[in-house]
Amino acid sequence: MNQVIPAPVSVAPDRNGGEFRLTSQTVIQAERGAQRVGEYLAGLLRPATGYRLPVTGDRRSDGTISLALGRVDAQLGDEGYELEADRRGVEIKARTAAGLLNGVQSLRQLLPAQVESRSLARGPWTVPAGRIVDYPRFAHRGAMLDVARHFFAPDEVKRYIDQISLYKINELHLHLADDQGWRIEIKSWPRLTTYGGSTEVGGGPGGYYTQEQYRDLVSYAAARGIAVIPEIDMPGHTNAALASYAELNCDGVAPPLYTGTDVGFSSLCIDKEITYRFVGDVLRELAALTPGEYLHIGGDEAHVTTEPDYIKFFQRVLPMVEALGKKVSGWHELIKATPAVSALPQYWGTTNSNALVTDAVARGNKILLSPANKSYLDMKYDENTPLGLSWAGFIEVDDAYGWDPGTYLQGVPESSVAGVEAPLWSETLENSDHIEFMAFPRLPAIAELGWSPWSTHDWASFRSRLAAQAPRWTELGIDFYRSPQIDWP
Ligand code: IFG
Repeated sequence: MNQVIPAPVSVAPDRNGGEFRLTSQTVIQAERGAQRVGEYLAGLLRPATGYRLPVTGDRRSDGTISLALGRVDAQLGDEGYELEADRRGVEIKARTAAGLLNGVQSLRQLLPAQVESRSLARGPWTVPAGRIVDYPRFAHRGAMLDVARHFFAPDEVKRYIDQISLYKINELHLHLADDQGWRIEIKSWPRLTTYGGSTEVGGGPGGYYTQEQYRDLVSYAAARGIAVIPEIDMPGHTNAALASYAELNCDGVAPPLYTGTDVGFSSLCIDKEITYRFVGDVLRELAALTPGEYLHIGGDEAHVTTEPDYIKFFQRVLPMVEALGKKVSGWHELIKATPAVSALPQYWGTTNSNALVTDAVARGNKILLSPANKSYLDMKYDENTPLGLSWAGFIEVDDAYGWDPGTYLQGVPESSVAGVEAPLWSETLENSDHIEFMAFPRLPAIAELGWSPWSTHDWASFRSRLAAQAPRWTELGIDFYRSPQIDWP
């Protein structure tokens, strides 16, 4: 019971409680409102066990995994859960379906690693007896995938969604547009994808999500308790849009499509009215595709936009997001435009103090922490890592794990920290193998920092729990980096 990642708030193994054994007679009992979680759990367990695992609404006694919604201790909040296991069965109890999903992820890790096999495997399928009471330290626990530098097909994104859900990540930030590609269909500006999405870093075919495909990704994530935060980076990182529509450029001339990896050379034309019609149309269509509360409007590395223009631009754009009923998220430079207190600046610096962030916190903003030298999963592990970049330094597992989001930034108390997010930029990544090599084993480290109480933070414990995850990753076909810092089985 003590192997779960992220470390639960409290784990009480029941030494003489025996264990629960799944059999062909096991039933998943899910009351109304928990049905979809029941089906999700059944979908996880059926392939390896070969058991029918019917999901039923009526109360059963022994041999049951029951998912119950109801009153739980107030400190569990909306994402917490209680899990009880003994020889008669397993009960997961939570206030919401999101809490049940988090309990399901822990139950998964209490079962043998072979349960992750997608084909029939040998049991026995046992769950140790005991009780877990658990809830997250931070509400926002995110992963970002850059689908602009290199395009990733819907199935590759779904694969990553499955993998981040293992560790109770509840936000997926998709970086949908950049200099090298525009990846989300905007019906009022079709050339953004038909032309602007037609290539990628290195000159490959690129690609894009139709709005139908994007809606499917959003609901796939939602079924796993994950909200999607779409990002359209602006006013910089916009060459794909500028190449697609000449009229968006100040000089009326469209630049060529860009397949390199430089940054900071592009900007929307701040003084043209069409720019604001364009941004308004894009945000309107994006908001209609976003059940979640945030739209991320970028704001980073606008190196060819003057600061007055930058501020003028965002002071027109920020109200557009709010008029759509969404909250603003953006890279922390956005603070220069004094966004509303409801906005969520995302810190990506490499120092542990930043004047803009300190000012925003003093005004009441919460901050999302993505320190590039701790959480950027596209950073190399060391100088020998074949993929990734190193501008923020090398990040080994102990670097990713060895910081406290609650005290990391000067002037940013724990109460002003919304949570953490691990960005994965794709200048050098082209497929799921590449994603997995960079994300594992460091993503679970960031996930634990976002979920677990600081009192459970312990490198010796984490590195041994991480080693115990390896057989699960192998069953899942995750091509992880065998860090020399971990005693892999
Ligand atoms: N910084 C850029 C990204 C990407 C990254 C690669 C941010 C906010 C370096 N901006 O990170 O577009 O190029 O590590």
